[in-house]
Amino acid sequence: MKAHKFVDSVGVHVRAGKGGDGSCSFRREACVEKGGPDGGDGGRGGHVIFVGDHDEDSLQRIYYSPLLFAEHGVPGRGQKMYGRNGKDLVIKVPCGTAVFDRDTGAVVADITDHRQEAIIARGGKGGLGNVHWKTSTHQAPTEFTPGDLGEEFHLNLELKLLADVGLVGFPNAGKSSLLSRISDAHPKVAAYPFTTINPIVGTVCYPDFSQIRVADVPGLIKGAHEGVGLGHEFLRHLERSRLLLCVIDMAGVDGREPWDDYKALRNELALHSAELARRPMLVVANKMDLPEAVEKLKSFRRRIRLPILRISTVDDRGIAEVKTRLWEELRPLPRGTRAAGRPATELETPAPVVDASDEIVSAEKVRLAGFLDMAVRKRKG
Ligand SMILES: Nc1nc2c(ncn2[C@@H]2O[C@H](COP(=O)(O)OP(=O)(O)OP(=O)(O)O)[C@@H](O)[C@H]2O)c(=O)[nH]1
Ligand SMILES: [Mg+2]
Repeated sequence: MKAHKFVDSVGVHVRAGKGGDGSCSFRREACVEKGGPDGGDGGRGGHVIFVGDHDEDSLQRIYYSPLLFAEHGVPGRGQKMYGRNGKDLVIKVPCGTAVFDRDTGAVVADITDHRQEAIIARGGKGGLGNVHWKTSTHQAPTEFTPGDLGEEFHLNLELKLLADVGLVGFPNAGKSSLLSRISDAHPKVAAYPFTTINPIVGTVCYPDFSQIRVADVPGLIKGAHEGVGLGHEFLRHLERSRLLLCVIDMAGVDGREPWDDYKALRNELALHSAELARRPMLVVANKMDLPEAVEKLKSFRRRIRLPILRISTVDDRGIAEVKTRLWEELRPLPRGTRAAGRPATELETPAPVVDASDEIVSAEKVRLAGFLDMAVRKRKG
């Protein structure tokens, strides 16, 4: 049994089965002269089918066996016997898997629902046996057709988690702490950056039994678009979220200013995708139990027009309000894999300004490098 590994992107080679050949055969039987043609048809080649399964949470299974070849159809035989169809190769994929053609980049399928099926490669048709060529003037035909080849593709599979809400924030902002307070998920919480290296989804339950799914992804830092930190790779898991929850460490525990964090986060989102940057967003000011947070919040709220939810995951203040607000904000937003964006309503200039030289304070960078190295090695398994 291989250790669990979170795989959210994998290349595969799919090949459907070839159709079975038609048969060329003549009836041979005691006391039956010139029995005539009796070659049956070949069976269809097996399809390669992907089916969504909510028990799958990663593409790990496919990662270890990326050659997905379906069975060939069986050739026809004498006595007008049809060949059996090749068995379809049914592959379970996690809900949220998008399938792309590796050469053209076109979307082949987007599997979002449990039990949703998509025929990715069609099996070849079976060939015809010589019995089909029999006519009154052509009574001993030897013609038959071979089976068609099955479809064959090189594809990329990308898992984009299905969650209603995506948490965005710098490392150590308290994203995982918040998720553990509002849902039953138990993400690891620790006082070092990049504690979360793989996305985690938690389900928030309400008294009327309605639920929403919240995704916690690794921390985003300035320069992530250039590969700093864990880069932008995991941002694909936010692409299907209808609402983003921006978690800010209002106390600036790591020596950064909350407003700078907020600007950097918006900038990185815009650099990843303009659509993601327009996604509706709520801002959460975390660590309000610390006195510095109260001071910093004063200047922060002067610069932002969005309502700010003040919380602390230590003494649970504002946590109930976050749950209620999430529900209220999500209700009017259309369901679907990609919600239409609502323009940002903040005061700051929307256009992203990137200044590569203006990087994180170097002391912090050095400290981050150590954690990062560890996180990347852990992620690569
Ligand atoms: N004082 C205080 N500390 C907090 C609060 N919320 C989180 N922390 C602390 O902040 C540190 C980081 O919390 P995490 O929840 O792991 O932060 P994260 O955003 O998930 O960080 P990464 O997974 O590294 O991206 C931990 O030591 C928490 O105990 C809070 O409201 N108040
Ligand atoms: Mg975390």
